[in-house]
Amino acid sequence: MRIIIIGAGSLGLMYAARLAAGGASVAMITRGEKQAIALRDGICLDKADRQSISGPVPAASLDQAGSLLQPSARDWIWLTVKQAHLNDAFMDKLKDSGLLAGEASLLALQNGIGHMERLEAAFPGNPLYAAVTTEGALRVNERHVRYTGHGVITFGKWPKGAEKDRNPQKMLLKTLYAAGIEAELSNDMGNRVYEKLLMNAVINPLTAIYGIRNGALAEDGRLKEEMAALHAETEKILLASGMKADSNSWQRLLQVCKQTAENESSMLRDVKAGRTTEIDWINGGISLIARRQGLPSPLNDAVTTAVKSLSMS
Ligand code: KPL
Repeated sequence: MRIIIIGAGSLGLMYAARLAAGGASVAMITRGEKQAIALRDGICLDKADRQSISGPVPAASLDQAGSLLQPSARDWIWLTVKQAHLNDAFMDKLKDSGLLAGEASLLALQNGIGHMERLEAAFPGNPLYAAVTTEGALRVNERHVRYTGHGVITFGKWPKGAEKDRNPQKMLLKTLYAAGIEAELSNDMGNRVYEKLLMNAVINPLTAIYGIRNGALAEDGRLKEEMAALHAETEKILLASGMKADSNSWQRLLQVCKQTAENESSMLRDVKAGRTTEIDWINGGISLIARRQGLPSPLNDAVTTAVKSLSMS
């Protein structure tokens, strides 16, 4: 079983480095040939006070990947690119690459909503899995990544109930454990995606707007009030849309801020780097759900507008 990771950004590099160090067979698909060549010297991982370098990681750009790697039904393809990259052009390139022709399992690790339905429609022949993670990582350069926050990756079949064989999931779980990666299986990923969405809808826009790390959000009284208001509005909308009630959700949100205290959220990093953020798929997605439910979403609308104006400035 191989794990082929498409997207050599922070999360992709962090998981590839840890999996490779744990003895898993890993390959990476990069945007360009230059990074693919660099990765063949291994990935440098900073974890706590230690730095380690994995063995060479086979890597190729998407254009070359299918013929080089030829994944089979036993392999996993992890999609760690951001939502903004999952546009029609990327989907066409992925189809043309042949990477998914051998019916490999496809695991999607995007923040926000909307991507699973698009992947399901584009790749009906591949077992599809949704995943959410609360781990933090920061890309230092094209082959160097810092592990910035311990968390857990949760994954499961999409859509719910579509699984015929749980063995591939169990195999993947075993491989993750062997690499010291905290992981869990879920048979209710729809709800997990909503729970993660609720977290991202509060932490990501506020850290991006105020330019602060995750930990700083929960330390300031006024910011905590803003967090609480955005959390309450978002939770109400998602509950109306079918998310299961969870009386601990506010506490869990504070816990993620604490666990990833030193982390800059992915949205803050996107804003700083002048990249398209995931705001349309996070708070924009929530505003869309609210409209369908006939609910107001003034705070989600406001942070969407604010983050968009930041990314344009
Ligand atoms: O998912 C994240 C993100 O930054 O996108 C969190 C969990 C908030 C960690 O930073």
